[in-house]
Amino acid sequence: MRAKSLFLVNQFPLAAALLGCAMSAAGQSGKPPQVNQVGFLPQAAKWASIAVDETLKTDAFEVVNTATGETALQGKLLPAQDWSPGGQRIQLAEFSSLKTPGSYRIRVAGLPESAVFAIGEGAYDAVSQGVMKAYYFARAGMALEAKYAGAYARKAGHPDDKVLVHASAADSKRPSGTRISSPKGWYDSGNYNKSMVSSSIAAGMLLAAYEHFPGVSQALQLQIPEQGSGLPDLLSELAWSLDWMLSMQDPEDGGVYHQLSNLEYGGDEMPDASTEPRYVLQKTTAATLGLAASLAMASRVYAKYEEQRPGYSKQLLDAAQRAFAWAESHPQAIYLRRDDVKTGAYVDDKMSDEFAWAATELFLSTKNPSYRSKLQLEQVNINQPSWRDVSGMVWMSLAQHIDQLSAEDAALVRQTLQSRAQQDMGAWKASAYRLVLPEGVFKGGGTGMVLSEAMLMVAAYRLLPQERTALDVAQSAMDYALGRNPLGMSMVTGFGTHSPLHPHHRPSLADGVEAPVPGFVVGGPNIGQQDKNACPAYPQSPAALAYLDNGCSYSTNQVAIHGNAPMVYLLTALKTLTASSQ
Ligand SMILES: [Ca+2]
Repeated sequence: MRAKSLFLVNQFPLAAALLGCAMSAAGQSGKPPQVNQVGFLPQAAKWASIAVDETLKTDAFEVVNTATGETALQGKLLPAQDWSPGGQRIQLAEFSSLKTPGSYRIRVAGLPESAVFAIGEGAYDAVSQGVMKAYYFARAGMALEAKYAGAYARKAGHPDDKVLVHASAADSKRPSGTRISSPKGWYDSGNYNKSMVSSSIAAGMLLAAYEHFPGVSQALQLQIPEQGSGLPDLLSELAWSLDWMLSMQDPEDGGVYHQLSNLEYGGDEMPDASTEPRYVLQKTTAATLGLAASLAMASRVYAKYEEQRPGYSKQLLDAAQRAFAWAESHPQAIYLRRDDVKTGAYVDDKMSDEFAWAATELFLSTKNPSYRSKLQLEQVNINQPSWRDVSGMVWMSLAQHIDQLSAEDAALVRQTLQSRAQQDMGAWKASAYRLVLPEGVFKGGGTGMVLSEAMLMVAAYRLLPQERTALDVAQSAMDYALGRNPLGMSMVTGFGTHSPLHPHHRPSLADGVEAPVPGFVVGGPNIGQQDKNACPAYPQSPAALAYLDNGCSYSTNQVAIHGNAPMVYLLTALKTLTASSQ
């Protein structure tokens, strides 16, 4: 009976949420141990975080096999430590030595039991498929058929074959009001706009997943219309966006439009109901360099698929080189907000990281030393990659191609990544939660930030495999995203026992299906509460609880293509690297 009800819990997140409440009401106080609710690969570091107070009378924990009811592992909680982001005292449970495949819960006497999680070689297979399949659900300009989309089938919207050139983007060859065609692409976030900077960083991270971990990436089966075309599914899905990006480049001068957008956010409607005029906005240095970098990467990856996409690799590289040339002659074309455009702006006024990333990828793809000479490597920061700061991509790509670098450059790459790893490993060990939280993590988009910081740890670990702790730090980032956080929630729709049910995502709000479209990573806690006038009250403090699972909450509960990409990368990395780690 017990095993059966637990099985049901695993299958139906909503029922699990209700059952969780009932269990708490039945006499258990306190919060359950927080754990990655999807699970672990057998060789992974495994931690649970337990918020404690003086009423807890034990420092013992058990890991219980849910199929047999037997205790698979007993251990002692580590001493309590304050963890200020959650306003909690935390005791950690480590159970890394449990490697036997199965389904488990953590039990601490006096507390509700943890969510169910799996240990097994396939523990991440479904979520890997899910977070990549989310891009299919984000496709603009295509009907999603039930055969591929199930209950989330929908009509096509936004064909974008007659897009207007906005006054901000007008020039003599394409005056204001000129119609151009810019179809395909992915909706950027919870609305129906298409953004170049978020598309380019998402593409860069997905291409990195493919280039660094080809085996696992090629094996990903997405059930999308292009399946069986001879291209791996990940590359078929990505091409939907790359084709759009190519169309955003002005053929006349090589500059790239910043956004393709409505002038105002529409309501909570399905794509086909959204019929306002669409515009391409101002050409910017950020958009142009983002395209240059990601298309230069793509030209390397698609070169192996000349038979499936004849001429594509060269087309991508030509576009990237023309874009870089435009940016060199327009080095500070920063996006300016206009009164008539009310949609998100993605303003970035620091271009040195974009120049460095584009020069890096063009150097690696063309081997032309002139691009290396434009890369002032010793001046490039290392930050977790985001749409605003792409510096981390420079170091990751150089690390991947370290055998092509001069001895001096190779040494600098090693030194930079090692130094970042030392910093993060130290912060991780010192953290009461065993978690590295990048600066600003609770000011919007924090889930993606935690995951993209972990991408740097993956790069460090691949260069320096003796630094096993760097891989454990990356695992902890995955744990945070999948439920080892003070909200006790997986931040990915449809995955984990408790996950967002009401993301700020127009199709999920408008499609009449109760469960949200699965596989989307939501932004996470945000003390800024920019949405407070649109939403019921929710906590502002402690920072790690400043979150609202409500469709109104664009500040905390919005999806974004650049939030999913580091999750795809990290799942692919962990699957590849954990099995062979010691
Ligand atoms: Ca920047």
